[in-house]
Amino acid sequence: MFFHPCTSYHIILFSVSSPKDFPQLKNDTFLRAARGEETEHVPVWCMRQAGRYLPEFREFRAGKDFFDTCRSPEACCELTLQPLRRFPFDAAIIFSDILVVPQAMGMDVQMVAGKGPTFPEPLKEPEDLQRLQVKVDVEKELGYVFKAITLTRHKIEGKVPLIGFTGAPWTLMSYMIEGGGSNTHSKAKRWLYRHPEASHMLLKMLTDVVVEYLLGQVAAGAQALQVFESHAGILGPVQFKDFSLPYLRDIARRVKDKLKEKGQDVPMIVFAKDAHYGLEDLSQSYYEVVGLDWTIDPRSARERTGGRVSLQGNMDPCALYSPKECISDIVRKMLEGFGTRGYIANLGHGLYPDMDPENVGTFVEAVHQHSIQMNKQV
Ligand code: 1CP
Repeated sequence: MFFHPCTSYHIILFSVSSPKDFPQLKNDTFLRAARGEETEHVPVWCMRQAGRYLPEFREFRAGKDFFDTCRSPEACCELTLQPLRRFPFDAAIIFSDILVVPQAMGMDVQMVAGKGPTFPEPLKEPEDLQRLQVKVDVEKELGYVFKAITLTRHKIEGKVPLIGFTGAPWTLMSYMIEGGGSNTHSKAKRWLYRHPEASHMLLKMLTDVVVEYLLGQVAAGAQALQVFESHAGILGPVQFKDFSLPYLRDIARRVKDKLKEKGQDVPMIVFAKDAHYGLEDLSQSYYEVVGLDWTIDPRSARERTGGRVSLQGNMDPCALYSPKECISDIVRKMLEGFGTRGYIANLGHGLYPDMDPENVGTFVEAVHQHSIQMNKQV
């Protein structure tokens, strides 16, 4: 195995007592782009860059339970670093999952092969909220994620910044009620129509945990934070404004206020998949970066967000099935649409397991090369 257990124990103790002794950051392109500053090239990373498309990921994960892997700081560190050994990504995202938050609140979640995440006892009616922990001890329940972040910050050796993340309240709520993935999310949406008060109660409980969780990630060493509202698209504009946006805003505002008290600041990214209707609002929600799925035209996203935020995204992940020359062309057009300033290249959603790692390399290289060329022409 790549990691020696004794060494890891040492590093964890050392870093928790003096987290400032992290190796110096060598490539801050991603952080500068997030803040809208100029960069030599457009930074690039991929959602699910630590994932099953990599043979070394499949080999490492083989035979291990998914959430046991999430609970091992050494395993999370190794899986986070794997894609960086292959590609010159400008950021890394900690290997974990959004569903560790419902677990921390007392729910059982299992990863079932061929089915995905499964809650054996999902929330059915508002009375079921009583099953959730009233006051979650985030440090105790999710300390393993913080340890993974601290360890990875050391092991990454300042190569690129490390992104921490969480699921947003509505997305987490929908899993907790659906009991797993769903096409219609009709059980969760039933709550919104039938039990709006209980829904707000649950969303508020989740928000409180998420705020503490994100602050813990920054204290552990996360240099940026992404909030995944993956199920935004299933809400219409009215429900988005009622059940998603206020909580997304509350999270960013509270995290930023707390960090400010400590003289800290980290860029925050909001990725509300398929929430076209929410773009203007999202660009005025205290996040520095708005992540975009592939169904939004880059120029129109720029117009609608009016230069208030940096943008991230948004190549169709399936474009990676194209021949290499086409990938380069698609990337060039995307860069021309967004421009090279205040922009972080990414896919419009995560990489799929059947994608060719070589094409991921072509994508990364094309972003770097085209953006360097474009910057020269200005
Ligand atoms: O065994 C495996 O490897 C299972 C595949 C897998 C992986 C690689 C799952 C199960 N989770 C992860 C890791 C993960 N999940 C990361 C870190 C890796 C990286 O991005 O490089 C992150 C950021 C997530 C976040 C996550 N989990 C989201 C938000 C992003 C998105 O995809 O919209 C969501 C919705 C989940 C839930 C989840 N976890 C796993 C699956 C297959 C799913 C989706 C289930 C469904 O709704 O059908």
